[in-house]
Amino acid sequence: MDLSPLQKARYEYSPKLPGMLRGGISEISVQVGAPTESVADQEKIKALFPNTYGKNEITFVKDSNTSAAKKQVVGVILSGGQAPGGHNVICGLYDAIKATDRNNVLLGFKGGPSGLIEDSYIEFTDEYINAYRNTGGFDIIGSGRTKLETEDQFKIVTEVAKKHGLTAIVIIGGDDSNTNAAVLAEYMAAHNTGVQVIGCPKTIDGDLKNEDIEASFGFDTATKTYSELIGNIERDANSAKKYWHFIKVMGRSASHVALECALETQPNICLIGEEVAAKKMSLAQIANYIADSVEKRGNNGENFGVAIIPEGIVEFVPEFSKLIAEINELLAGKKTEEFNALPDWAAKYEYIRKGLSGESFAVFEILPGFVQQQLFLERDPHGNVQVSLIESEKLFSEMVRKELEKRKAAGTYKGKFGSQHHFFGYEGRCAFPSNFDADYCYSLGYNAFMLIQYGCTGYLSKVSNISKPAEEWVAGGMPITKMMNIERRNGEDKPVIRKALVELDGAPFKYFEAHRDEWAEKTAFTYPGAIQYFGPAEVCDLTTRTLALEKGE
Ligand code: FBP
Repeated sequence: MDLSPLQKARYEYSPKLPGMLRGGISEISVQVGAPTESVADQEKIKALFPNTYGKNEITFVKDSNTSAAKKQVVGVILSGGQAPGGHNVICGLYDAIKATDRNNVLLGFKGGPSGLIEDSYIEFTDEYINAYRNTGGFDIIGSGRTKLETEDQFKIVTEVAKKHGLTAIVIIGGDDSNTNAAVLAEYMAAHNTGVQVIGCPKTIDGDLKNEDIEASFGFDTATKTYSELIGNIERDANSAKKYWHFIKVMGRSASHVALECALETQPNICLIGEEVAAKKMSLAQIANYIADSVEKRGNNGENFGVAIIPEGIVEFVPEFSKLIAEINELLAGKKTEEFNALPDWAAKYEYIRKGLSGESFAVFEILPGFVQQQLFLERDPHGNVQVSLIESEKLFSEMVRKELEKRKAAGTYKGKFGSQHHFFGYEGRCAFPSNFDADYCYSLGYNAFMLIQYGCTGYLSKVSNISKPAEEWVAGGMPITKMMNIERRNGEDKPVIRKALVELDGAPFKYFEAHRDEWAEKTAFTYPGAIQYFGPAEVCDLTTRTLALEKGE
């Protein structure tokens, strides 16, 4: 296999473990903390998880290892979207497994949760693992979005586990996958299978976090990668002085990625979905807000700028969500065929006009033509509009352009407006993990095995105090049920891990809010540059501004 120089160099990197996990397996002991309660709906969640609810917090400490010696055969899966550092979770898990006993086995189930159902796996060896150390991607075993949630699936998983003599399963995933990990752990406990289940918090979106989980892995590297690119664009904008760049960044629901990129690069505009929802902003209000910045800057001779748009923005706009719900209804079931059979767009437009409420049609009417058509072309397998495919960066730039035309005619806007569009998503999900993510992920994996070794199940691998140097990180585990509440999903009440949205009274948003008016008018860009892997710790090991602000640093 041909290797790039950085790939070779990264193979040699030794990820840093929390101080308490250093010094060898024989020196890792456990401290059992207080019993836990779920964040809400305690009685309901307790009833749903009779075998795994209320377990104690776990912290590891440096002392003689008291865990029982037994042969461990562990299965691991990667679930959902790629996030930098996933390979290192598996490397850390593997190293802890083998350091405990060379005869222990780690099986990687391929292609995500479906690998467990289809019993498609590989057994990891030193040689195989070494080729993936400190690299980005999930290609070590692949990932997938199949959900492990039904009783039938759990039965199959139990059979597969029995066949291989699995003692534990590690699920590396986001809030949904870890919710399912908790349900699987409960099933395994209720059926006395002896199989433990441990989760690891993954997602570049950053929305799996709470008072125990300070950050999901991958968020650091992905946002640093996007911020590098945004900074480069800012510099280009400031050099050429002729374009407004509308940059959509990934994050399908929460706006953490957009906010972190804004804190890193100080763009003129950054929309935050959670704020749009709280203020019940309309599309026109959002476009006007951007146009105000373009106008002020243009009138000062600065005909350029940068606007960051979170991927999930339109779903936070109440009038737009209503429109989507009505379109889904309009084309439900057989009505899609009826609609598709209409001869041309004019006939379809008329069908839409008659089918939507007056209010929603008014919203539909102000959308640029390409967005209107997108709403009817791109449907998911259930026939619903695929909101994530809407090019919101183009939607807003087009609405801003129209608004500026009006302002020009009214004589208030004297500048020129040219726009460019970008979508940064896949560019960041498989980047070489930053030192932070390489260390954090390796620690999460290593720690996951210590939880297995000490008999825990239904826990999330927890490494905290992560805004400090790795030496001071605290390793342990938290019952997943502690993070759960009951939410209505697809018409049913379900126990789920609470998704973390951007908190409007949280320090990261407050900092942004306090500075954005200045950034909207002046050119206050900051250029973070590329992730640095080698060099001084203050350049290479720093994590996100979001975490620093949350920690009051
Ligand atoms: P996870 O929630 O599974 O970590 O994935 C997040 C994400 O990267 C989103 O930011 C994005 O909207 C989505 O995945 C894209 O998914 P896909 O890879 O299926 O296109």
